[in-house]
Amino acid sequence: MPTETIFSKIINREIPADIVYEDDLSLAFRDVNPQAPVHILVIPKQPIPMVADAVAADQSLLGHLLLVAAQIAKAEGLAKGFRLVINNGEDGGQSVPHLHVHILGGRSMQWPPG
Ligand code: IU
Repeated sequence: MPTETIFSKIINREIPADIVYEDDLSLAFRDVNPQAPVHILVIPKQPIPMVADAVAADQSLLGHLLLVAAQIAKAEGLAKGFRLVINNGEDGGQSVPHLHVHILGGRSMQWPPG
């Protein structure tokens, strides 16, 4: 039984989101609580809960999400750099159990993250 989260509702257009990219495998939309001038989430349409749940058959899908993220970063004008983040599970700070890649950009990032 696939995990149904609010992200499934965004995919299905049951709730609105500022969608910036879509293809057969993925969707990207602006985060409602942005942590940087550009903050976009790239999600697989297939609802894998977290990266720890991914299996070998998901390999190309996971790669696809990174390529989409890089393409979006370019389209958003983030030529100076950007950060990709995947939070995994409770200690990883994940709040929505539908795998997502954060694209953060438009400012200089700090290290280490909190
Ligand atoms: P996290 O890695 O699971 O913590 O990230 C979830 C993100 O989803 C977080 O940045 C939220 O602001 C964002 N988000 C959203 O953009 N739209 C929503 O309806 C919900 C969460 I719920």
